[in-house]
Amino acid sequence: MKRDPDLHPPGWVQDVLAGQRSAIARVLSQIERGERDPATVAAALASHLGRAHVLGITGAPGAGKSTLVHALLGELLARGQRVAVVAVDPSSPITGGAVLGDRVRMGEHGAHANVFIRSVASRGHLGGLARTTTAMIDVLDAAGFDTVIVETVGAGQSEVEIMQVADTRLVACPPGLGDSVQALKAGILEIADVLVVTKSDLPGGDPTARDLKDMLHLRAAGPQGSWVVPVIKTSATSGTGIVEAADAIARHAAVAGRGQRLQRRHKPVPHEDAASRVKRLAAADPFVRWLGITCTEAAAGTATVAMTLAAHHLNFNGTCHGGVTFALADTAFGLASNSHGRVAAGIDAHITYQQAAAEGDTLLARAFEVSRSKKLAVYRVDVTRGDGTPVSSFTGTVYVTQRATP
Ligand SMILES: Nc1nc2c(ncn2[C@@H]2O[C@H](COP(=O)(O)OP(=O)(O)OP(=O)(O)O)[C@@H](O)[C@H]2O)c(=O)[nH]1
Ligand SMILES: [Mg+2]
Repeated sequence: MKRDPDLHPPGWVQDVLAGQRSAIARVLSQIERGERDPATVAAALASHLGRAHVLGITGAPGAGKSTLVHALLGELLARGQRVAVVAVDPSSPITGGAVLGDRVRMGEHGAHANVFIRSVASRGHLGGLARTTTAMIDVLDAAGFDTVIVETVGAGQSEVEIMQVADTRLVACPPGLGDSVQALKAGILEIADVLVVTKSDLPGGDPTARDLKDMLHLRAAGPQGSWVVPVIKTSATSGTGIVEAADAIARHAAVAGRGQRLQRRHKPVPHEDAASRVKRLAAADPFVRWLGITCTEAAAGTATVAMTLAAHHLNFNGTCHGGVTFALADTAFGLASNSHGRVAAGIDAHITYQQAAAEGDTLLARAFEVSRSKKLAVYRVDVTRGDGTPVSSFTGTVYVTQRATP
């Protein structure tokens, strides 16, 4: 007879649900080492998920994310919450010690019973870092933490995918226009629900806050419609702005809801539909055919295309013509942005070249969705050689029309 998993959950599930720290730590390590499959973890915990508010914090290296996490941790604990932190690839360990020590009485081993802090190295995850991190969030959610904070450095595809798992996305921008422009370029600003100008005790805090507000005006209304993205100045040295930041996070949680990652998970994924649509569009495009580009993989919001460089793709220096690389990246961008079945028209694109490619190289371009609202969507495309060496990165924005894809 098959046992009802809800009535007879495995031992590790019971221990996690009971909030047993050693069990939580063990399961997280097993997930990180690939010994527990994220899908199986999610299935075992399914009826206990969606209570925690997942707060994603991102920003450029050194932006002040960890310092902000420490301060928020103290504030949320003071508000009676249980808080877990997952730091992805931290450059310095988060211990919770220093800041917590002042405000909250610590238990033995320097660990407060209401705090759980965990680091994840970004390398070597079977099935991807975002999947690993999401499974860890599931465990901490089931273990009864009220808020799960995920800190990532705002660069790269995995980090963008991780931020998509969060219910509330906070982007940390230290003073200095350069950084905020960088954030915008990476499409990070587009996904922010709360913007924090960190280190606002340093010169340039006010202009940076103004720049960010200006940039927000250019941004299309997000999926949350009426939510106005607040710009909050914080300083870890004076402690200002932390209460305001925590308030803004709580307000956004109330508007956006919790467990958004689960809603996405439970939606029937129109994989087949999007994939066949994208392949059909690629096959129907004369320019794509003429360049010898083929679509190798596609799903809703993403497309991968490939081409092998022939003599007629080269420039006068004997390396791949920039226009060909652009055409390849742009093809992936066009296909991914049209994968949802609505005509999307490119309105802006940027490309950077990292390395030249030569005749005989096979180039792959993988486009993925950074954000999508009713009217605008942002995509990133990574162009690599067959062996994974980066060749080029591309960012593009489309205007999403009301028309169905022909
Ligand atoms: N003046 C000032 N310095 C700060 C503030 N917050 C952080 N810093 C300093 O900025 C540096 C980076 O801070 P972190 O919090 O480690 O930044 P991070 O974004 O987590 O860095 P990475 O994880 O390495 O990407 C440290 O030297 C901090 O002391 C602040 O509010 N004011
Ligand atoms: Mg950090």
